[in-house]
Formats: sequence, C-alpha cells, structure tokens
Amino acid sequence: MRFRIVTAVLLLISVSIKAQQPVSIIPQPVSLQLQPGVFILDETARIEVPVSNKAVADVARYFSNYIKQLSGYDINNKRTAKNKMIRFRIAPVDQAGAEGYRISVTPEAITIQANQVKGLFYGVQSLLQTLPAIRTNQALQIPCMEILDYPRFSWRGMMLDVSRHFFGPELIKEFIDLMAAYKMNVFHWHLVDGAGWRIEIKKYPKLTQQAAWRISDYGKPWNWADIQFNADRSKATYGGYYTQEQIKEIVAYAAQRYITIVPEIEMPGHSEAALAAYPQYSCIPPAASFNEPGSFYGRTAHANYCPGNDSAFIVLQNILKEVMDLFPSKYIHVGGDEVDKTTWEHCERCQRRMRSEGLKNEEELQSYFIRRIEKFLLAKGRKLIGWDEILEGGLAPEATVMSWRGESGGIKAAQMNHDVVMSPGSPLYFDHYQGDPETEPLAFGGFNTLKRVYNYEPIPVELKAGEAKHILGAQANLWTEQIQTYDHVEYMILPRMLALAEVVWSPKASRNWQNFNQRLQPQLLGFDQKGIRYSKGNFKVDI
Ligand code: TNX
Repeated sequence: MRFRIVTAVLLLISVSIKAQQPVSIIPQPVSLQLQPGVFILDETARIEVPVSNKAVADVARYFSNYIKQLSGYDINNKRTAKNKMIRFRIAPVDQAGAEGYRISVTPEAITIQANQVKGLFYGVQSLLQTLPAIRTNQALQIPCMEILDYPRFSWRGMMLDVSRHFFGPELIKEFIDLMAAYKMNVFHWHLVDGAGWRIEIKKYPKLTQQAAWRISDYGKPWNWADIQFNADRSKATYGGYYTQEQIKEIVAYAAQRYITIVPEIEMPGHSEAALAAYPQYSCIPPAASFNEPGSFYGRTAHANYCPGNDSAFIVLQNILKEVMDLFPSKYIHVGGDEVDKTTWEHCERCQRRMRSEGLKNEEELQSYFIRRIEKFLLAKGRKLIGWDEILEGGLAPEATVMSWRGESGGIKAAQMNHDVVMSPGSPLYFDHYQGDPETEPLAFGGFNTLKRVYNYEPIPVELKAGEAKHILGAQANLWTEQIQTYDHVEYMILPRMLALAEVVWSPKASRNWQNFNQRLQPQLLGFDQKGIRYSKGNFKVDI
C-alpha cells in the first residue's frame, strides 16, 4: 500500500516535470533555455534563406518538406509574409564549431544560425523533435527558447553488416534517416564478409555473380556450415548486392543528411565469399567445387588473401580503386580482424615473403599486409582504419584503430599517438541482447542494455589529456548473423542508438539517466505512431 502511494507521488512528480519540459530533445543540447510564449507554425509562416546558397536552401527544403507532410502547410520560400519567419542563417556562432548551431524562437520568428550548413541541418533536427510525431490538423506550436548546441565528438558512428544478411538500398536509406534524426554522422558500411560480397566491382564480376549468392539460410539459427556459395544461381537463392549506381545514390542521400559513409572492404580475413569466387588469391586454394554442400567451409575454416602473392595485392588495390571512386570518405576501413594465420604457416609463398622481408612471425606478416595496403591508400589521399588486430605485429604508420575487443587496443593506439574510434563489444555491440533473453529475439550473446550504452564513456581514464584527443568518438556495431529482416535491424538499434547519440554528442556533465528516460518517452511514442520497431524489454532491467 505504502509502496503504491509512493509510486503515485512519483508519477505525479514525473508528470509535472514533463509539463514543465515540453521540449524533449535527444541528444540533449549543450544549453536550452525555455522562454514564455510559442511560435505558431501555420500556413502563414515563411522560410527565409540567404540568396544563392544552394546547400542552405536544401536544408530549408528538408525542413519544409517535413512540415508539409506533417501538417499540409506549404511554407516553402515564398518570401511574402512580414512576420512568422523561419530564418536560416550562416553567420558566426561562438563555440559552435563546424557542426554546432544556435536557435532562437520568439513568437515572431525562428532563427537557426550556424557557422556551416551542417550546423543548420542539426538545428533542424532539434526543431523537428519539438513537433508532433505524426500528421496533425492543428497548428504546430514551438515553444519560445534559446538553444546553443554542438557535439562533443566528431565520429558518431553506426555500423551495419550487410554481408551476413542483405538489406536493399531503400532499407539502407531508412537506416540513414534514423541516424540523421539523432545527429549521428558516420555510417560504417560493412559491405563484405565471409558470408557474402555486396558491392559491384566492375573488374571482378564473379564477386557479385557468385560471391553475393548463397544457399538460403532462412528460418534457421546462424551456422557457418550452412553458408555455401554456388556458381549455379538456380541453387544459390539467398543474397544480393548494390550496383555502383545504387551506391552513388546512397552516398549522395547520406551526404544530404551530413552523414559520411565509410566503406569496409575486409582483408585479409573474413574473405571466404570473395575467395570462393577467386580462389587463386588465397594461400591454400579452397575446394574448387564450392558448390558441394559444406565443402568450402568444411576444408578451410577460414580463407585469407595470400600475403605471399603479389597478385592478391593487385586485385585488392583494383577493388579499392573502384571503392574510392564511389566513396569520397577520407577513411577506408580494411577490416583486419580475426585472421586465422594457420594457413600462412603452411603456405610456402608466405614463408618466402617473411624471409625476404625479415618478418619474425605471422603477426608481422599481417602487419606487412596492412602496411602495404595503407601505403596504397595514402598515395590516393585516403586514410586507413581497421579493427584493433591491426596493432598486432606493429601498427601501420598512420592507421586509425577501431577498438572492439574492449578498450585496450584503443588505449594503446592513442598512447602511440594514433587516432581511435571506440567500439567495444561491451556495451556497443548492438547484436547483443538488450533485455531478458527469455523475451528478446535470439541474439548473438552478451548483454548490452540501454542503460549500459547510456553510461558508456568513450574516453578511458587511463589516457592523459594529450592522448585523449585521439579518441575521435564512438560507434555501435550491428552484426547481422541472427538478423534476417530490416524490422529486426530497427529493433536492435532502437532505442539504444538514442543512448549512444547522447554519449557522443552531449556534454559529459549533462548526462542523466532519469532525465534521458523522460525525454525518451515522446521518442518512443513517435516510433509507435510511425510503426518503427524498438525494444521495450530493456527498461525493466536496471543494469
Ligand atoms: C566479431 S567484431 C566480429 C564479427 C562478428 C561479431 C559478432 C569483429 C571485428 N568481428 O565478424 O559478426 O564478432 O558479435
């Protein structure tokens, strides 16, 4: 009984807190001051953009299209009304940097101002979160307020694995839209892995004719033995890939949302699919008859590109050339994780390479491999990023490290003055359970609740200030061994991505789990109304 009264009182308090805080923005802005009054957004409101700035006009149109869909009002750029202006301005905003913005809302005008256009885009995202989630016939009300906002980290990443299961171009755009709404800015696209090659490479057509297709594995838990590629497309029914045209379109779509796509081409390991199509570039050629059930994976548990074979490097460089033509990203991810080096121990060419290069062991051979690829990327003006295994045997001179096996690789790299993106399995692997495994869909294992994600701190205490500046930010990874549909993708990233967004955007000092939960509720309501899937299981688990 007493418990119930306490609960009731707490509920009342939380309701009144909500009433005082009609603005629930995620990630939490650096500063937000509510003021009395509202701006009423109806069909008399007008957008004002600086003359002849196409990028600003695009952001303004993004906003007005949203308003049109939400309310039917057409506020696009007519410049007739004297009051009710929504102004987009590029002008100096102190402290805001390249990505920050300032918003001022009065009953007469909304002014969004930023140093650069991307700041305006993020300002728009904040404004949109003050509006109802679905179509309404009532005038839209935006509370008067002043916001100053800018991100804490420059790398606010999400990775999606499209190899283990394939998600088509339209779904990738939905994923990008979700990221943009929460100011995430790096989409790490895990385009290839052992289970399927997903990017058209004109020079090597078998990558998409064969390596993109496997015998269907639907309806069963993940099992490596089920993954068989097949030259005969009538037998290989599961798969897919993106054409270069589709990729260009997605890159442009992401750019309009101020998201950089970092493509990942895995090497030298996790390459069974590619090497099933082109076995001559692996050390021990896998069974030529990879259409025999189980043969490929049965005989060589893992297939790697051969570091003793110069042709393998030439092929990878040709692939990377096409990749760089499609992706303007400064960073190119080359994987580097989980290489089973036993094949190299038994490879005569590899041993010869080790002798000629003075390499002491297979780890150094792997390092040789990555350094050689780095040299190629640097010559083309790009930067190499790889999983933390690239530290083993010696880190390539300018490589950036993505720390996934905990934080130790990232710490080590930062101490060596290399840039780092933190992506530790715990808590940033979103293929792990969010809640009670009894009620959640089958996941890879591990337990990364919303709260654990929220409490994650990307800068390890071990780092001194000079080293900490190498932490570019953090990223969550969604591996899709167990994830066959896009609904399930959404479910796994939501609402955890919102917690991560706050970790990488908002000031550390403003993080507050209770307050986040309150701001989360309207977001979840919005997901419900839009039919976006998310996990509810985790809120009861307070760990
Ligand atoms: C390890 S993380 C992998 C992935 C798997 C993942 C499953 C990493 C760099 N490699 O290939 O999908 O674990 O959680």
